[in-house]
Amino acid sequence: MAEENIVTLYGTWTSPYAKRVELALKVKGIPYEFVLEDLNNKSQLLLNYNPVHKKVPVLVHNGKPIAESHVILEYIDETWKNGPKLLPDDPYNRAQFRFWAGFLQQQVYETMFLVMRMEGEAQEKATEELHEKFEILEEGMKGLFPDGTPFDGENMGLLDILMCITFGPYKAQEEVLGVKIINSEKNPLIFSWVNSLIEVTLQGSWASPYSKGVELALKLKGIPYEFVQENLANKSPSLLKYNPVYNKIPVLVHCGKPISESLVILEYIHETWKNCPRFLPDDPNRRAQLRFWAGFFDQQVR
Ligand SMILES: N[C@@H](CCC(=O)N[C@@H](CS)C(=O)NCC(=O)O)C(=O)O
Repeated sequence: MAEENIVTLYGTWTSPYAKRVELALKVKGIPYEFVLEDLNNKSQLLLNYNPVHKKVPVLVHNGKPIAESHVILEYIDETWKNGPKLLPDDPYNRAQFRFWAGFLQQQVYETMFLVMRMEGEAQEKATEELHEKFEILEEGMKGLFPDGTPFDGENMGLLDILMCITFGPYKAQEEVLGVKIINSEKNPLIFSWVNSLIEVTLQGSWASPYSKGVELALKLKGIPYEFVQENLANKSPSLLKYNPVYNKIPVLVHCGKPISESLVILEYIHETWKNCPRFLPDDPNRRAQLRFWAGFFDQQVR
């Protein structure tokens, strides 16, 4: 009999720690159920699963909980040996990866957090500090990957995942904060590394903006769901059966019934789970206008 493999992730839709774990699950192609936690009113399950820190993320695999994102990432890599490896096999290289993962977490991420929280002079100082940390990181990466850049363009490893979650949205952050987070001249390696990660996340099936929109809606509504990874180069018979017209993701299967096309799915979610937040106004005229512009954005802008 096939071994039971039930994976549930407790997280919030904004937690960068939970996002790292989600990205690792998607990179590995592991189906999982996402349970949205309200950190102002934590569920008894979360408190039972993580009594020490009482924090998300918690990954529950076949009933057994694992807490702390870095512990979870290593667990995933050691448990699902197929698919891309998050850490190299060689013990020395693994040690190096862990060292730089710690640096990213404790030094780079924490400084980036200050850049986001501070204003004025304090923000300038934090940004300078971030650039200094980037210089150290660049030198470290040159030593760790003497033959080229850290990311091979296909398979994300542990360091790629940490960089991607922290700096993937850097262009939007630069606009909002009005500071230069990544300077292509000062930190060319970081610049090309992060940009190639962004490029691959835009292309990957698990990162499809259409699927992401649906995932965000489910998370905002607090609807637990199982995410099934599709290989778009070799679509599964289930996908072809569920969406025989377009053969495309996303498909939402609710109580065995499939719904396709992201805008249709979003409206279905809105009408089925009537709790807050509401995605569409009640007034039919405003609804029509919103549908019109959502269609325009979808077909013309995207
Ligand atoms: N070291 C933890 C940090 C996790 C963490 O800080 N989670 C935050 C959300 S981003 C949380 O659950 N906060 C709730 C609280 O502090 O009560 C990890 O890597 O998993």
